Amino acid sequence: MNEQGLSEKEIFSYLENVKSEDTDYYRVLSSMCTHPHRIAVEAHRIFIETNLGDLGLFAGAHRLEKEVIGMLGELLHAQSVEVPSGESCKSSVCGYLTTGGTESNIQAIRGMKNHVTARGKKLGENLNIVVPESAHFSFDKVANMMGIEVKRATLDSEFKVDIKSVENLIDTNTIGLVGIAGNTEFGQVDPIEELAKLTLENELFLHVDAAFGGFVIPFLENPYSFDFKVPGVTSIAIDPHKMGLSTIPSGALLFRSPSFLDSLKVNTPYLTTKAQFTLTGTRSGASAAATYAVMKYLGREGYRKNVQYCMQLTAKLVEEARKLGFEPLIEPVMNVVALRVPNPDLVREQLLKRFDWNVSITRNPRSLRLVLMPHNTSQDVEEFLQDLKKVTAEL
Ligand code: 0PR
Repeated sequence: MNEQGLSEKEIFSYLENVKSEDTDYYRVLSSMCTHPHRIAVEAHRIFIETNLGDLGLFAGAHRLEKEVIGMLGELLHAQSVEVPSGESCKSSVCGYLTTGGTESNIQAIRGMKNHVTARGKKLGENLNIVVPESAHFSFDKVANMMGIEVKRATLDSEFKVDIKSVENLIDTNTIGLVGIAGNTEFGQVDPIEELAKLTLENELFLHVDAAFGGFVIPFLENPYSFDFKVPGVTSIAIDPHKMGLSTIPSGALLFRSPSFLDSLKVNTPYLTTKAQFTLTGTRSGASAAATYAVMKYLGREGYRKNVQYCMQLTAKLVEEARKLGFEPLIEPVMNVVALRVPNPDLVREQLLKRFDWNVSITRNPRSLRLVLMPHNTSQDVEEFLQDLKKVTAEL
């Protein structure tokens, strides 16, 4: 650290320089995040100093958090929703704002673990959960942090979790299942209703990872059943900082029953509230304000238009790619395309090196993974396909 402070001018000219190294989402087809909506940015600024880690000091920001959880609960068909005041959560559905899908997934599984322990269910040493093979790598963190074995069920030919495989992996030490509503690599939705049936039959918990799909599925022309409408779904992760167009970090975790949150409770004797249910201590109230503002501003209609736009780009990309002889692995369910191309790793490398396109690769099978986000345009799609044609022709 320098001994004497630098001038504002020096600092900001350095920052501007460094910022030019960032992509600004130009030619980015690999990200599940995008430019936050300007309304979200403005609201974020107003609440920049607020800390939801000490709710009593920031009653206003906390009110916004409650309202966001209320709107998300409504979107996800919860009966009634409440955010904990730090003492207890009285109504039937509870939730809080997290830093994103990773924290929501960790807390959901921690909730299962604590809940099972509190119930006094007789279990062996090594608890486990069953997740689809397509699960996000945040579940590897769960395994590592909590000493819970994460069993991976195979996928069917459409990259949905295979229910038979899940069933075969359940044993007496299984505490819960995970289904994904919009998986990271293929944008596929697992059969949540079937998973929920298994959950109820085996007295387990079911966490739905809708980090990406939560702001997509409800706005599709033919939405899937994936939320609290399905009996057996115990918790849902949904990220406003992905297709919700809010600022980073904005995630949310909702539980069907307050008892899950209670099981996450830690006493906070010297704060303005007596307990905390969150993983992090200090939390941004700015994220709550940003998410509140953009959800109110867009309404269902705005999000429907956003999803329609991304789905139109997706359809265009698939249609034109087919004309070039490239088939998608599955008919896209949401705005994620996995494209079968020869030598995907090399194609990816060349697309970046020669044409500045950022794309990613699915693990199994290896294919080109493209996410069509609000920052992409119809012209992007056309240019990308021309460049893809050139790159593949020369391989
Ligand atoms: N669950 C699902 C289904 C996800 O797709 C993701 C992230 C998470 C959980 C974890 O969310 P957080 O990263 O918010 O904790 N999916 C993207 C991924 O890992 C996130 C991402 C976003 C990656 C933008 C790159 C990027 O540029 O691929």
